[in-house]
Amino acid sequence: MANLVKFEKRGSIGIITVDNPPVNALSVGVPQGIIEGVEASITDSGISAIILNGAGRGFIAGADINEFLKPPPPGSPSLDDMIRCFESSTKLILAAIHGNALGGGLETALACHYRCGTSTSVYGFPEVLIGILPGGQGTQRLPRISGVEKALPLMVSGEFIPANNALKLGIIDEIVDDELLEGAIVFAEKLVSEKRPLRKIRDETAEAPSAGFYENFEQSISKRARGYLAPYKIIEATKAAVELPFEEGVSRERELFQDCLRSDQSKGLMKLFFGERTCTKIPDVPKDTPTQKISTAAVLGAGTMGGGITMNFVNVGIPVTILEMSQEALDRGLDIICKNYANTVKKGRLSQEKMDQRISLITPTLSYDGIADADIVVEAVFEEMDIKKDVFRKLDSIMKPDAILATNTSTLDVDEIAAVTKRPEMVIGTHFFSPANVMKLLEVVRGARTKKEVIATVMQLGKTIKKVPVLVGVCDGFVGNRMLARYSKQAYQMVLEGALPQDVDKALFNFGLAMGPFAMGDLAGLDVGWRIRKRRATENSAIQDDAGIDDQICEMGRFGQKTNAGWYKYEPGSRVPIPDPEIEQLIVDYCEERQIQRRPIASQEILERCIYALVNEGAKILEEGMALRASDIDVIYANGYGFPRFRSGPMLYADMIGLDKVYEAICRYHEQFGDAWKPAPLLKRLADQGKTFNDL
Ligand code: T1G
Ligand code: NAD
Repeated sequence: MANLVKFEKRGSIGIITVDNPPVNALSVGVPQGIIEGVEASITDSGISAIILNGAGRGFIAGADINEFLKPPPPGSPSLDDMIRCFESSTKLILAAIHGNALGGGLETALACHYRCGTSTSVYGFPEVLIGILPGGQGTQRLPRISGVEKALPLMVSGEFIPANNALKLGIIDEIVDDELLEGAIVFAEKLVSEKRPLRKIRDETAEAPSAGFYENFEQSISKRARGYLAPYKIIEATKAAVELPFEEGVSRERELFQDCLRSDQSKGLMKLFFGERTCTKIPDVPKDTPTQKISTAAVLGAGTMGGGITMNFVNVGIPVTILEMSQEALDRGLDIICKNYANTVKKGRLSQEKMDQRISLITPTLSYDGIADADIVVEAVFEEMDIKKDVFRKLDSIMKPDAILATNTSTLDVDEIAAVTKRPEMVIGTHFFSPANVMKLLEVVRGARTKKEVIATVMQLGKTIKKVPVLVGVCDGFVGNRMLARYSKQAYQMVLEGALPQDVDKALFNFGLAMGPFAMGDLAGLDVGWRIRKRRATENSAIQDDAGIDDQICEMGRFGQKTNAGWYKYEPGSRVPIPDPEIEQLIVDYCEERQIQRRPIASQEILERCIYALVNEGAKILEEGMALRASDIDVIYANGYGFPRFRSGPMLYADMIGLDKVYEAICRYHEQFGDAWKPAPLLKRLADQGKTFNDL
């Protein structure tokens, strides 16, 4: 019996325990071990029932995702073999669940005759999040016990549900408290003594949903499932559960599962799954690096970013003191925070009581004395170096010695800011993304002097406040914005050459991005980029960037959504970009004044020039060590820039296209458009060697 599964006998109960840390995935050897446990129990006349449970932090978190990317040698029993073994068992099998019962883990439980769980146990089918569907008969069993109208949303959202919901949905039969195993043994003995049947969910019927349910459901997911394959395959599998006998439904599920597994989407999403776990691993900051406890925080500036940053802390119970330079600015910032929470309460996604509790954790102040004892201070004031330096000198003089001094700058040199303090080792960049209370990404900017304990603390804090923290180096724009500058430059260039903002945005929207560069500029605020361009122009008169159209739009007071006009115009209170003939005329006039010949630009060219600009700059960033891994760059783009998760990110996308083809195209653009397209040496090297970024 494989050592991933333990077997013991307690009285008349056979106990099978999966012990495959960290999450008891159904790795090779686990199904075999479980089957051996069932067979041992069946042949032991002293055993009347079997309990299946998991050791450590939970029940079973599903199939081993690694095995989809690197399939193990064939021959070892699979999940299906295990389910068949359960269904031919002559003895009652009870799944006893604590922690996570996810994906193949929940399917394993649904193949048992009965299920019980602790009150803190969690259930779900997250397969859709990695581009596949519940391929262990989950799409055929869940509709039979919970009904299609409950089962489908659960499988398409991939959300996790708590025990009391699972009980209501019939997923579990009993909630046992305190000692799971003791409670399960009592329950199993009760089931045996009451001669309860060896109930098989396959024998239940999946009732057809109400008329129009599927159409309404597809409508309801159309926005968030745009471009994704798996959600629609799950709908088809669920229909099979209603329309076909069980075994035929299972075969249909298997076909649909293979369609998903063969797709590039599942590879992209699985790589991203692991990328989001690897990105917190920093080679020279080992797991056991001491970290500081962050019990209190302070935020400087209650503007677009300061407010959202504050919400991240109070959302997880960390009190925040928010400091502004005027009462009016403070009130404005607090008002936006309250409005955001009230919105969430109105949508039923937050209770009024929780909102009040979070607001009560915010202390507004106009005085630095109010923040001196905070464990960490995050500065989010204007993007001006002089202002930042003033603020950091002030912080250095008043903050307690072990306080972490963080800056939310989006482009400025963190080392230059740190250098004005006597504690540069305590200074770090925490680059949040707008809207900061929503976007998952946090670029953690490692300064030349930032000490490892501070890095480890902030990476951990990033996870605590429910962000995806990625470590980056100090360079202009760090990783995300640095690549974005190349991407935006190409987008802007093509508007000069003949495209309109809506053409460029449409091509990238169809590619799967949440929004194109011009709509994104309007969301983030065109004034941020304007301030940066003006700073660059003053710092380096040699820079003659032809950003004229951007500046003209800003000089018209059009800063984007915040002024209901930017590249697009917006109805008051609406975020829907409307093409503006005034801007189109401005672009045409601007080109005429400069004898710029405009030409039609195909969407394929728009796509290549924008995405390959990201890839080429990403390769330079890897070469300079400003990012640790190609997957880190993909995690940054998927969590901070609306890059479609089913494409993982720009670096894996390039790998899937083939770096030789990407390199060849970039060489073509280099010839056509000059040095902006100088191929990154790393890209050339990998293309020549037939390697990928992810081989690095
Ligand atoms: N396979 C392989 N490794 C896994 C894994 C899995 N299913 N789940 C987690 N890990 C690793 C992860 O990479 C990390 O490794 C460590 O465990 C801790 O994870 C037939 C086909 C369970 C809620 O999609 O959602 O079943 O970085 O950091 O935040 O229908 O992990 O330490 O080396 O995320 O506490 C369906 C995916 C599979 C569940 C725990 N199951 N996992 O979260 O820890 S497909 C899933 C999660 C399937 C069947 C189909 C979360 C978690 P390392 P972590 P966490
Ligand atoms: P903002 O103009 O909306 O807010 C800045 C706030 O700082 C204002 O309320 C202002 O009153 C306050 N302030 C200015 N000087 C101050 C001082 N000395 N002490 C206290 N408060 C002061 O700007 P924002 O968009 O929130 O940007 C803030 C920082 O975050 C900038 O460094 C910016 O580059 C960075 N950032 C912005 C975005 C974005 O998309 N807006 C994204 C990431 C990072």
